[in-house]
Amino acid sequence: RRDNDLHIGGIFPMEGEGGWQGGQACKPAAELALADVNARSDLLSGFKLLLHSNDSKCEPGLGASVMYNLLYNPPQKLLLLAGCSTVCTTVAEAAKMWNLMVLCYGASSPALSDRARFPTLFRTHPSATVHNPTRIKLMQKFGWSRIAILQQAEEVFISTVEDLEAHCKKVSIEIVTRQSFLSDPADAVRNLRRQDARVIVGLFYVVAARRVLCEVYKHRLYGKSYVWFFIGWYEDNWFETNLEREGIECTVEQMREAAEGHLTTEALMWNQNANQTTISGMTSEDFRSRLNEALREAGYDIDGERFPEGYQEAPLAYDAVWAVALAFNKTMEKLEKNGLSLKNFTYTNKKIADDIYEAINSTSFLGVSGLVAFSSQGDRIALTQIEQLTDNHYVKLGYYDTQADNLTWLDRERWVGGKVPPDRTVVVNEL
Ligand code: ABU
Repeated sequence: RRDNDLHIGGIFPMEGEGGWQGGQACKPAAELALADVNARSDLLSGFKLLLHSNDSKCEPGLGASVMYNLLYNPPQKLLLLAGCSTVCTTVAEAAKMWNLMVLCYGASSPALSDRARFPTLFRTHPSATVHNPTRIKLMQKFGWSRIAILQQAEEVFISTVEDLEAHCKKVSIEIVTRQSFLSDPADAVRNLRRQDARVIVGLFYVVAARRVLCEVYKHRLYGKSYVWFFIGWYEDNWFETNLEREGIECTVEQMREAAEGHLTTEALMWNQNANQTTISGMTSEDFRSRLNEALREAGYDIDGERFPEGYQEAPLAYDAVWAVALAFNKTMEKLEKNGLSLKNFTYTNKKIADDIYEAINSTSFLGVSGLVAFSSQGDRIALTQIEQLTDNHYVKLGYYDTQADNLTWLDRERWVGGKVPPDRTVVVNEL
């Protein structure tokens, strides 16, 4: 093993049955970034960044085991990259015991924005709370003041709902019911019908989303009298794939019918100025071409638009590796002044850990995902995009800048029946 290697651990969700298996695209993206930073003579002064990784399947128990293997087997790791909220939560809660920084490229859980609980965590993935002001803005735009919530019982969604409830309270939007489920949403969806829910915010991972959509079809909770808000980071054809494999009792046609007209909100994860040169010398479109090439080589049918999970988040993984390289570079310069190097780091060396923390904390650069900078909670700041499924395709409806309270609306929404669905049963007075 060469002595000028700097080792980091990578935990990627690749092949699991639930959660978010975004390592499929994020790992190749991180590998591209490693090749790029290692090719730069002005970074890491002769040192090379090496990634040691394994699959967590987005399961926290397996993620913990992958982490222990990375830590208890040489070489010494300087930082961990992790994706998927459930795994990041477990890893980041433990990593502080080893003075290890954790950089999460694929974790949206608002619960992670707690510096006391996760003192060494940073993430390039925006917190899911960024969607809530956007949802409220849309509810106000369309005159909906009575909503329902359907959520999977995972901390990532529970903490998102707590934030949504607080936002609703401020603007007097009534939450008529909050239904949650572990893995089978059948009862919860039935309860939505009983409560006469019309505008429903759904928060769940994609496997659960397919189960929900099939129940929505069975209970006829779609069409001109209903509006669903779904999470926007699922792959575009999420409601048509894996139906047989996951035992979904609806056909592709039924799923399409139930999905028609739903709204999605998502944080923008690709630099919107596609021609802007970023720190690596690439534009976000150059990055897309290189990533596509790497994914084609890995056997994905990119030209047939069959993207692996995590494609949307790939820039976040690419930029996470750049954030690490820049932070290590800064830390090395500082350590050199005291005759030290990152090679002196051990899991009991709080001093060097603090230096790495400071370096990541002050990171600011233009990456393929946009401006990479972290808030005091270690969070990214992001714009959101709103889309609607129309004729089986997602159509961009607009963007919302929460900080500036600026909604850019493109007037492209289309409603089944031609009218905005009301948020309650409309009583027609026949007198
Ligand atoms: N955009 C993927 C987020 C996955 C997660 O929070 O677990």
